[in-house]
Amino acid sequence: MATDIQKSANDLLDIENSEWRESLDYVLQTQGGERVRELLRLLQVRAQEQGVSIPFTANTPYINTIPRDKQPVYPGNREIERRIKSIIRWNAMAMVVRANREKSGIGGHISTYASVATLWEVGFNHFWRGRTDDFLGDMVYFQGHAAPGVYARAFLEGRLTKEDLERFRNELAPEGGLSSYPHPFLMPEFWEFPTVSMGLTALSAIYQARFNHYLVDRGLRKSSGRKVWAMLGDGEMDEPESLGAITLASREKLNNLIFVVNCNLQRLDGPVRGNGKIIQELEAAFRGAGWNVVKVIWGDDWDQLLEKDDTGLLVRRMDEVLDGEMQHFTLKKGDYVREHFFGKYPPLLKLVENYSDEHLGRLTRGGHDPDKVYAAYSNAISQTEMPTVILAHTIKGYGLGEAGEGKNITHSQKKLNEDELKEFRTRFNIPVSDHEIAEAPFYRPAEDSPEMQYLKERRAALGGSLPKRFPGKDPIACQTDGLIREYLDGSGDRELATTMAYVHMLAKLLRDPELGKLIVPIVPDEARTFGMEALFRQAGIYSHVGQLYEPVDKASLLHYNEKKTGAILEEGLSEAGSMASFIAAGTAHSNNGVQTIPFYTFYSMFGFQRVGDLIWQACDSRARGFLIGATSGRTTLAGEGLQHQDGHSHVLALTSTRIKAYDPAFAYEMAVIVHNGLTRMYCQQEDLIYYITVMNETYLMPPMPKGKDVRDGIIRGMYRFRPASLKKSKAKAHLLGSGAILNEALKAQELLEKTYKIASDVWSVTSYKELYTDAIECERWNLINSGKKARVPYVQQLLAKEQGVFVAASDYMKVLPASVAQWFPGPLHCLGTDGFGRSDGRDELRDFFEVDYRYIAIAALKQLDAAGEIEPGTVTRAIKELNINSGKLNPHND
Ligand SMILES: Cc1ncc(C[n+]2csc(CCOP(=O)(O)OP(=O)(O)O)c2C)c(N)n1
Ligand SMILES: [Mg+2]
Repeated sequence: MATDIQKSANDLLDIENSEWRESLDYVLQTQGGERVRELLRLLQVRAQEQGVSIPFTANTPYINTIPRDKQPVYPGNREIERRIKSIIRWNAMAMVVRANREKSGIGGHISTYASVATLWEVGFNHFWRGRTDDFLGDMVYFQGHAAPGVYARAFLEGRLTKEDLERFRNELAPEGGLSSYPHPFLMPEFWEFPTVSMGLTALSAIYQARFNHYLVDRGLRKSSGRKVWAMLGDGEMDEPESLGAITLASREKLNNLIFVVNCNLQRLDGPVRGNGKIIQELEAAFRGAGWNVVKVIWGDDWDQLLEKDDTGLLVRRMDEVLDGEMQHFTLKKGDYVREHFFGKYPPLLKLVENYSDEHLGRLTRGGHDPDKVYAAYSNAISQTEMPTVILAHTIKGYGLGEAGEGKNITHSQKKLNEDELKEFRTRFNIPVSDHEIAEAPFYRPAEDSPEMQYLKERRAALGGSLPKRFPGKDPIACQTDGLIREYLDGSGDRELATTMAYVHMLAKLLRDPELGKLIVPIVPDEARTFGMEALFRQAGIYSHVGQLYEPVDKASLLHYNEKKTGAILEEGLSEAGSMASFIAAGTAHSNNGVQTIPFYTFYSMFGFQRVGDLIWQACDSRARGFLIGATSGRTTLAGEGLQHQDGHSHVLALTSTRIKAYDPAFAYEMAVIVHNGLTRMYCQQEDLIYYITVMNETYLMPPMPKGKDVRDGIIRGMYRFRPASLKKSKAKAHLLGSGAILNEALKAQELLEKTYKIASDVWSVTSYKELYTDAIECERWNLINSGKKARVPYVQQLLAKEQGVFVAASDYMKVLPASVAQWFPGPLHCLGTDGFGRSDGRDELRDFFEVDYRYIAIAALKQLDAAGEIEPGTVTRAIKELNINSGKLNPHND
């Protein structure tokens, strides 16, 4: 009885549900989607007024965003495209299998490309445009682990040979090989964007798309409708950088940006969200951020089922199934799908009663259905107001069968046995016979085959092959001597900081008739700290929409001045975003055909240590430009303390060979270095990055000393700044200083001469990295060129005739001078700022870190004492006279 009542209540509910659904269908058919939205909004308001709280959801149901009847007609030949795709799948797989047979452990990935092939092939055949004389081409960031798929396509297109494919991951072969992943540094005519450090692709693509608008707004490029496509992995979206800038993309209305997330539900170790649904999670995040979200979840056969289901249960089942469960439906056969997916609700079992198990086992996912992918891409490229993310449901290791399809181990699968190769071959219908199969031979159809004709015709129609990098540009900035001349004369009686001199020079560069329009100042919410606010008015802060409000400081000369043609990229508090802008501006010489010159000025502590991987990526990208580490020096930046005072960025700058790192003391040094950077990067077209630290301590800037070797010495890393004035002295010391600490060396020189009668020369070391790099290169050459005239490192040549002892002091770690100690003619004592910073005054900090003039002096005395060159007891006396506390805190440990 009770169950009867329950049943009829349920029936009533069902009737009511269908009436509401039918009403909605009716309104949709007669008045359209806008009216449906309006009614739903009214209902929502009504419910809320009556106190029915409607939980927030940024999610839509777990079905395709574009309904079947709104899909455009597929313009290509599906059958030929499938054939081409199958051949690329085969060759991509064979590359990895063969490479690992030759050299076990060489690595490579099969399953990522296997999942992404349709997403890429629809792009290659219909969307991604190459560079032509009058169009720069679309920018496509390829998911790095699927690189074999790009190589395999380039092989069919005739850009790579069979031998090239054989040398995948054998880059050191005499003929060179194909790099493991996209690296412009290693394959400068092929890859445009390095993508394999997870998370950086999404971030870089956003800032690249914004930079493309910036170039148009500044009048450096014509608007051309080129798109930026970022092909991403779903696991990769967990990296904070992936989602970290998505609101910038919508705020800036980046209609030129398209993310395609390959949602194969798996990452390296296992499912991305076994207990949830990654597609829904990403949908909510992107919708919440204001993106156009297109879900491509189900293939056409599922859509047909959805159309047939009038109970709403299929959508409910789709909504509730977890990604971890979904993996089972990939791995297991159709009978399992029937029982566990459809079997949960009897009406669903009925829905598929005429489907064989075999049919149920091959119901496709949206990301493997070209029609669905085409529809999503068409939607994306026609957006005018917002960026698009396409969330495409795929299968990791698609087609690998027992060898890995959908398995948790699939990411690392690199070897297929003979049976697995046969299965793959048969599934994709590759004409490789049983007796050849063990070889996993590459296959390329005859030149006049329909597949090859089609492939070539499609690429020709889209402007040629891709990816393709266009290195090199005509030299610019070859006449910049005039720009720096004024800084060589010193500051007279005006005290300046190197930061001020740098900002002055940047302002001058921005006014330069040749270079001004190419200068891109980038700053992460720190312009005022560096005294750069005068540039706001002069150059303007870039804003695509201009300034829609009157700034509160309008009356001031230095007001906050946003404008469409503004030059400054004020990135707000995002060092990562600023670096991504640096990469976009620094690679414009190849990616945008215009040589913009970025000057990214940041708190030096938040450079290498905060965004070191992006700097590494900039080097791989062959970016050119200036990184300016401001407020640098662990004791020169007073007050700020442990998390601000940088005493190690120059150590971190040692890591990449593409970086020239300088720690100048004076305005003329800074100017000579900038001049050298402009010359080498823009006139001589070298792919380098100049890292220059500037400091905020003010002092008199001397004129550049006379002498023909000074300028050369500044660039090579060291020169004699002030020789000893004491001519008669039995002992000799050499004091090396860098940055603001050079002044301490000068004070120590006076002290040593006046009080202890010891002559000393002061040397300015602008770059330990330059000294070190030169020295190790000489050593390496000598090592493998035995019997030839040995090369002598610059530092060794420079000091060859010097006698005495050496002390080096800088605001950086002791390891910097220690790195070149072995090429010194005498003992070298290194002083530096190892340890955590403290908030206190400059004098106190220099005492604490033991880098002030007193420590420089006693370090010299101590070494002279050890050499028996001064009166015994002098050091003890000096320690007392200089008021050095032997029991003081140890900056290393305390
Ligand atoms: C920053 C970083 N961490 C770790 C890795 C190693 N790694 C490479 S691919 C990968 C899993 C990628 O999963 P997903 O993004 O889902 O790509 P799929 O292969 O599934 O398409 C990992 C952990 C990396 N390349 N970069
Ligand atoms: Mg994945």
